[in-house]
Amino acid sequence: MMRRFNLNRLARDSGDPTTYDPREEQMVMTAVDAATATLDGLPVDLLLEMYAAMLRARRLDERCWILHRQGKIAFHISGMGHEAAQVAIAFAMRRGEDHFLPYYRDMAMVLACGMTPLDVMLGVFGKQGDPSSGGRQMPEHYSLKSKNIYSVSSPVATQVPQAAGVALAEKLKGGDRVAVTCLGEGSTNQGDFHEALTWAGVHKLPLIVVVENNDYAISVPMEKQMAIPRVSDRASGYGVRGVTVDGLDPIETYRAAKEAIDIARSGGGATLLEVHVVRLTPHSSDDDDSAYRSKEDKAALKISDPLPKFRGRLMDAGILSQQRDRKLDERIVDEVNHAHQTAEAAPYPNVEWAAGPVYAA
Ligand SMILES: Cc1ncc(C[n+]2csc(CCOP(=O)(O)OP(=O)(O)O)c2C)c(N)n1
Ligand SMILES: [Mg+2]
Repeated sequence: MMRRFNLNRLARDSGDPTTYDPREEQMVMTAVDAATATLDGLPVDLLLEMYAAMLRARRLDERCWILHRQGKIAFHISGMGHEAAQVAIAFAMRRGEDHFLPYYRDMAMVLACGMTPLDVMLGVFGKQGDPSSGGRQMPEHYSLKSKNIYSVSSPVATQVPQAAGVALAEKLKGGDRVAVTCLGEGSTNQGDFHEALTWAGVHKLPLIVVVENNDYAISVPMEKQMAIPRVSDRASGYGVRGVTVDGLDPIETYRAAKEAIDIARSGGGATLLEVHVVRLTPHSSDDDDSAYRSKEDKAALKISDPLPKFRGRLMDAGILSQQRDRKLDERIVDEVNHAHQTAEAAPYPNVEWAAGPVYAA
């Protein structure tokens, strides 16, 4: 039996009519039969949706860099190299329902949890309609209330005690949603992280603290950040589970995240989930990483890029053809074009809006 395959569902779900072609619903994957409808135990449909989500984030991220270099946006901070881990964790969640407290590098994850490319573009352009803050926050300080994505604060790690609070509230209310929050490995040296993990252990909170370990805190390498090889080694000090996985492998990460979420949802407490990733770009649009990373180091990073790795794996398994990949890519680029053009043409916020939601009338 052939499996019906519909990447188009992603365009439909994103609510973007310019990219949704109903005829695509009829497409049937010929390369895959029932016997190979799973890869490493995961359904093919799930893996293809994860791949599409990674590709969407990558294309949107690339466009942001171009817009920055053209002087059209003021700032960009990139998630390239983190996409496999972020998408895998998002897909292990009840997306849009579980609480999510992201950090600035989580573009792939907020997209997978329900933000659209247009939402993101309105934010980077600082335009009216930006759901994160109406153009008042820095770019990449994501939030979307309708999808339970909480606002990012600029001081790193502040989201971790907030996530512990959200998880505690959920527990007190007797709900079954979990809270997921992300931060970089460097940020685990902030007091906020330790206070939050202490609470998570003592109160057995339904919390997953994801550490996206890309080996750098701006220019500071991992060995100068902490005297232990793995961030997850810290977990036992708080009485929570500690797990480290290869965040370049979306399947391994999905499994680890699913297990952590299942444990948290069923009352088993929190997990500190460390995902090893690579930061393929400088820290931000305003950083020159040639000052602290050699050309050879950067070339080596490219070999680890999770996007072509996953694409190759799907192709080797006969799940994704060159032609299908090209079509998907074209559709995603259309979506990014639409988001970019719409956001660029959108009006800036009114001046009064700057103080509007801060002070009572
Ligand atoms: C409390 C605080 N101190 C310093 C900064 C400046 N700062 C922003 S990002 C960053 C590095 C964070 O590195 P890491 O946690 O490893 O995350 P990554 O950027 O590598 O994803 C620093 C020092 C900040 N935003 N907040
Ligand atoms: Mg880092």
